[in-house]
Amino acid sequence: MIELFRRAGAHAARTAFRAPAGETSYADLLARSATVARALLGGRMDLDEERIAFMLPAGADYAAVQWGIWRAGAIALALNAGAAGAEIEHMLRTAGVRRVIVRGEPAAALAGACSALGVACEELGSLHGAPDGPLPALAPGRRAMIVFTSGTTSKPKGVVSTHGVIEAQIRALVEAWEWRAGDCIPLFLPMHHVHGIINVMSCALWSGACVEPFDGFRLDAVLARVAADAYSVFMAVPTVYVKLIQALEHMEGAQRERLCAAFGRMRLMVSGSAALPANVHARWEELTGQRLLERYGMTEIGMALSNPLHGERRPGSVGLPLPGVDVKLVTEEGAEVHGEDDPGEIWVRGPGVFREYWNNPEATAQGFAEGWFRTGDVAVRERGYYRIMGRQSVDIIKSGGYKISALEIENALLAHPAIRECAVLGVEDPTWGEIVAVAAVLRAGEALDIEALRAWCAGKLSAYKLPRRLAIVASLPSNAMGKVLKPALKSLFPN
Ligand code: MLC
Ligand code: AMP
Repeated sequence: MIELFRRAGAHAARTAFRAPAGETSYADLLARSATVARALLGGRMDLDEERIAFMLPAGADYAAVQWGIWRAGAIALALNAGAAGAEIEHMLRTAGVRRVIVRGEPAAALAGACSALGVACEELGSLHGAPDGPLPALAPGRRAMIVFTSGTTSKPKGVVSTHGVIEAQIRALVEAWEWRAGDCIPLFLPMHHVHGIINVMSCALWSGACVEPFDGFRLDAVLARVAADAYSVFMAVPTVYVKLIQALEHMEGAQRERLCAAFGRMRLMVSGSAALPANVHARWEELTGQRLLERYGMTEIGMALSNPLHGERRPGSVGLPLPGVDVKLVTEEGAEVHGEDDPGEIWVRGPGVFREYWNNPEATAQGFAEGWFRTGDVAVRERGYYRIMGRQSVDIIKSGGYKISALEIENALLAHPAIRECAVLGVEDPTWGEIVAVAAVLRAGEALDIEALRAWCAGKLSAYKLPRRLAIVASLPSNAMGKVLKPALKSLFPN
C-alpha cells in the first residue's frame, strides 16, 4: 500500500474534506476509494496502468476517484470541466483512454468527445464494487498520473508521474512548509494542474489536514470562510492575490480590517505558478501583515525552488532548492553557471522529476540532458537566492497562472475563414500577468472584431486560452528565416 493511503488510515477519524453539504473523514475516503477501485477492477486483479479519465469538481468525490483509480493499478487523468471538445478529444486520444468517470450528466464537450472516440462515460454513482477483495500492490515505479501541459512549447503533452514521483513532490513540500494535521486550506484552484492537485490537496491529505473545496475561485465564499478563521494555510496564483487586493480595497473600513486581520493570522500564505509582481507582494503585506512565500515549479518537476518558511522571504525571488531537489543553471552554450548574477536555464534533477511525456519519446528525449530536466525558464542567483528572469521561448504565455502555447492558439486561429496569417503573443497585464493577444492579417474583403473571434474560438479552446486583444495588421514582421518576430508586435497592444 502506498504511503499516502497508510497515512490516511492513521488519520482515519479526522476530517479530510469539509463542504457545505457535509464532512468526509479519512476513513470514509479510504472506504469510498476502495469501492471505486473494486468497481473499476470488475473482478480483475490489476488494471495494469490503464488510463482512466475523470471530470469532477474539487472535493471528496474527486479524491475518492483519484485514489480509487490508483488503488486499482490504473493511471488517473483529470479533465478540466471548462475544456473544449477538441482539447478533450486530444487528451483522450493521446492517452488512449477507454473510460471516463463523471458525476451526473457529462458536459456537452465531454459527451461529444467520448462519442466521437467510442469512450465510455461512467456515472460515479453506478460504480459499485464487491465489498472486499484484494487490491493490487503498487510499486513506486508504477505510473500514476497524467497531467496535460504544453511543456516548453506547442500542443499539450501528457506528463506522466509515478507514485514515487508524486510522493517525492509531496514530501518536499510537507517538510519545507511544515504541513501538519491541524492545518486547514481552501481549494479553489483547477484540479487538472499540479498546483491544486499536489501542493494543495495531496499535501493536505498526506498530513491529515482538512481541505475546504470550492467549485472555482468564489471570492465571496472564500472571504466568508477566511473571516471565520477557517484556514491556517492559503495557496494561490498571483492573479488571485490581485483580485483579493482589489476586493479588500473596495470594502468599507470595519469589514476590511476584520478580513485583513484574519489573513494576517494564517500561518502560511504561498504564491506561485507565475511571477508575483513586487507591488502585489508589498501591497499584500501592507494590508494583512503577511509576507507571501513565493515558490517556483512546473508540472514536469513539481516544486523546485522556494523561499523559506522561516527566514528571509524576498520579493521578486523564488528562494532556494526544496529538499531532495537538485537545481543548476546552464548557459545557452551548455556551460554551468557557478557564480552569481549570470543568467542560465534552470535544469532540475531529483526523485520528483516526471518519468516521461506519454507516448512521446522524442519530446521526452528533448526535455532531458544528461539526466537533468531542462525547464526552459531562465534564472539568476542573486545574494544566494534564485530569481526567475523569464522563459527562453516566446511560445509560452502565462495567464492567470495557466500555461498557454501561442502556437496552439495560432494553429486553431488559422482555420478561421477571415484569417490569412496570425501571431499570438502574451502582453503584460496587471491582473492576469499576461493576456492572450492576436495580430492578424485578414483575407481580402474580410472583417473581424475581438468578440466575434472569441465566440468563434469558444468551442475550440478553453476559456483561459481565448484571445483578449486583437490587432488587424497589413503584414507580420519576420526575420530572414520567415520566423515571426513577436516582440516587434507588442507595441500594437498598449496598456
Ligand atoms: C478569465 N478571464 C480572463 C482570463 N481568464 N481574462 C483575461 N485573461 C484570462 N486568462 C475573464 C473571463 O472571461 C471573465 O470575464 C472574467 O475574467 C472572470 O473569469 P473567471 O474564469 O470567473 O475568473 P476567475 O474564476 O476569477 O479565475 C481567475 C483564476 C483562474 C486566477 C482563479 O484563472 C485560475 O484558477 N487560475 C489558476 C491556474 C492554475 O492553477 N495554474 C497552475 C498550473 S501548474 P467576464 O467578462 O465574463 O467577466 C503550474 C506549476 C506551478 O503552474 O508552479 O504551480
Ligand atoms: P506549468 O507548465 O503549467 O506547470 O507551468 C510552469 C511554469 O510556470 C514554469 O515553467 C514557469 O515558467 C512558471 N512559474 C511557476 N512558478 C513561477 C514563479 N514563482 N515565478 C515565475 N514563473 C513561475
